[in-house]
Amino acid sequence: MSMREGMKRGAENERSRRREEADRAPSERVRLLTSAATTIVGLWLALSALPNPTTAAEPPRAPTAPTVIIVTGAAGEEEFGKQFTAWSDAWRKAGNLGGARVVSIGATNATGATPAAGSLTDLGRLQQTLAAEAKQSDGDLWLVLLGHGTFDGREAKFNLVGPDLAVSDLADWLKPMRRPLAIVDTSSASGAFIKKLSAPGRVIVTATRSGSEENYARFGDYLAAAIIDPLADLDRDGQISLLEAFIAASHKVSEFYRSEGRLATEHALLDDNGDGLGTPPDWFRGTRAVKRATEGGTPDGLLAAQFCLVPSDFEKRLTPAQRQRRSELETTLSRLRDLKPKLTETEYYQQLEPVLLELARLYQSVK
Ligand SMILES: [Ca+2]
Ligand SMILES: [Ca+2]
Repeated sequence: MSMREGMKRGAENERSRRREEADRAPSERVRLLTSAATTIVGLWLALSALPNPTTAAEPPRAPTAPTVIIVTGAAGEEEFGKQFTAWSDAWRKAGNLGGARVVSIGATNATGATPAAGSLTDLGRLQQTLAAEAKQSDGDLWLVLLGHGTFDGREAKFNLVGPDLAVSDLADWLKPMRRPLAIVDTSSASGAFIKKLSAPGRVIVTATRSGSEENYARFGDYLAAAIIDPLADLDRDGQISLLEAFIAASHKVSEFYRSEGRLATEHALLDDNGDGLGTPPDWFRGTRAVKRATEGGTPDGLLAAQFCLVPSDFEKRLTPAQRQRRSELETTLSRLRDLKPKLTETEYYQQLEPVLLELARLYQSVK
């Protein structure tokens, strides 16, 4: 990527956010655009004076391929079985397209056939698969649960053919993981998974906001489509992040219930700041959470924005270190935007500049 392209990308993100702010306050629009132009010209001049960042030493290590574990649950009825299998196929295809190692569990007997005596149950296979996964890695680990769920007031479960998966067991099995982890649970009652699974470095997406939303959830259907739908690419960077897919699928769910004139029985959530509290889709403006569950907390969505099942060609060229640094810079930008109301405009742009500069340099250094 050229310096100009890298510069453009960092600046565009900021411009897009400012556009949103200007929409809320039209009288500020001219002033903001003028500031934006001044800042960008200033950054461009400053960048031109910098030494060539491609000379900076960075270990040229290829990123580790992600693993995608797709678990298809007990269907109960044939019609559900067909749907779960179709969703599983969509996830597998996307995983393959993105160069991930894909492991499918339960898909072959999702209609409810009893496992042969002595053979491993789907639950056993899942446990074994997770135990065999690298605990420390820079490769993303996706765990995708497609099926029905239940909640008895204490324990949430994902229904498998054979013994069900209890969220407490899953939490234990995932405890040793020290790698980027996304758990996507599209089942009914899945909202009860968040509290037990939430941790730093983890994204948790659920089809419902609590264990008491127990009707069949359509979210999984729309999510399976959104993970490769170009229309879901809100920030237009050529790839669909898990955050973008969550937002797109959630909106489709809302549309479905509205167009059918039915009361929505499912409300998806996303948690990725480790606080155990999910953020609903309507708290996002674009890809930015404008509301959060706790005052002063980090917003949800920053980590989920880094998970892309089918990465763009540019994304594939980022080293793990570059990915990590970008993530840190995006978090800094997010904090800075939170602080903006308390800063003068000069203070804001003074603090913004070095972050955007470093982002631009990072993009420029991508080989
Ligand atoms: Ca995107
Ligand atoms: Ca949260």
